[in-house]
Amino acid sequence: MSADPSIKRLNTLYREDPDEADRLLFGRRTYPDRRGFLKNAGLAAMGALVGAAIPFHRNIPAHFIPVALAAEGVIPGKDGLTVLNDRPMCAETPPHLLDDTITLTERHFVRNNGLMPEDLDASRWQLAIDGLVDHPMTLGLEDLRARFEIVTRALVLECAGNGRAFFDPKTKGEQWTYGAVACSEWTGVRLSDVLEASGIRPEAVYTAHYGADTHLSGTSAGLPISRGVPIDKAMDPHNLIAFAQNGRPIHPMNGGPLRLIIPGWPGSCSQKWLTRVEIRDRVHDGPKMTGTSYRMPDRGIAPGETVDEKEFRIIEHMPVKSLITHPATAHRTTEGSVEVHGHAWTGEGRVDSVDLSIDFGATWMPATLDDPVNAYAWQNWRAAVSFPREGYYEVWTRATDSHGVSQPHAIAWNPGGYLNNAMHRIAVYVE
Ligand SMILES: Nc1nc2c(c(=O)[nH]1)N[C@H]1C(S)=C(S)[C@@H](COP(=O)(O)O)O[C@H]1N2
Ligand SMILES: [Mo]
Repeated sequence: MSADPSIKRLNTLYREDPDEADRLLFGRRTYPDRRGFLKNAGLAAMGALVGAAIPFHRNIPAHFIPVALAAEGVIPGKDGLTVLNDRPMCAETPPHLLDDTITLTERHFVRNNGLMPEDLDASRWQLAIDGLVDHPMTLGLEDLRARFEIVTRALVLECAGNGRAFFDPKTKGEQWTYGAVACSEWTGVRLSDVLEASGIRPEAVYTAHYGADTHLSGTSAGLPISRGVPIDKAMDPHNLIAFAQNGRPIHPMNGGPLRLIIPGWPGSCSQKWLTRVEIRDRVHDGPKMTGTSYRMPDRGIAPGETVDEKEFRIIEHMPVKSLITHPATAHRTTEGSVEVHGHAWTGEGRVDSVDLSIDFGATWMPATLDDPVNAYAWQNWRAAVSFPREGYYEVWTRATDSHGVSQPHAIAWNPGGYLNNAMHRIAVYVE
């Protein structure tokens, strides 16, 4: 599961078949003239990827890769991520690289279900609000900025499949370990303000979110993913239609120029490359909304058991969870005491306590826990942990939320491999 094979593949591909590499990286099918591309939408995208405007972009020859993008083992604009898949691109962050209070854009995981849109030009981006509304609207980024209050918030985004790799028997889907979670600072307008301005009708039941990405098997195959939330959740004032991530335009792979952030619920509700929010009189039925996608059986089942589709329920809020971000696992120390820290979060309410164990859960000690900087931000915690003598230890962490719910030692198996919030463990060697 190392990052290198797939990324090396991408770089080798750039040397051998640049058109195909462009298509993989940017989601383009035909690509006759790089210069034409760079003058238009791609210029902004390429600028975002290299991290600056490109003054002499007109001189860039066709199929020429900026050297900033060509280094082996690097996803443009990302740093240290583990690539699980490059078609669609899925990459997670090792826990020790999530140590910052606010997750750097370079460290924010990537979960694509299809191919990235071809045209990411922010100046021409349009968002439609329609369906059961009195005033359907089409808004550009400037309209959003001009008409609605702009807010900035630190918000946790976590894939519902985070932790799937630890299920036994294995379940289908990306084998995320710990790092499909982040808490970046997002700037945008409230989804609720925009929906209110559109005049939601009383029959409204559910939203449907649409993005500009395309299905892996071609545009005619429909959308890769289109999910939604009940109106009550949609009207939570913490949801954002975001146009900035950590004070800059949103990274193209994180859904720039415009995306939803629906904190507390599965990351899949937070549509990237957002083009349309439709208001419906019933639960949405878009791709990955129906069947067994992002759903759990409504009863306890045996590992590997086959469950009838009718027994599945849509996953709503995410569970309480915590992460040790320092030190990295397999830490070696000659000191008797180690400063341990990390984050804790929950989909609904807040985290009330974080406890640590160094004796496989026999005894627990409380960590010092900070308040969240705002609702739906993760909370930082820290503790000085002392070890009685030389040897192998595990540090375990367990968060408890304001509903009195704690992280389990292991969670019951489910067919989709969702919501694994088992305690995080790291190994420490005292020498
Ligand atoms: N348009 C679109 N939006 C999307 C996705 C996608 O593939 N396409 N993936 C979803 C999933 S499953 C997750 S977990 C989050 C991941 O956001 P990130 O890639 O910015 O980390 O985006 C969600 N929004
Ligand atoms: Mo996800």
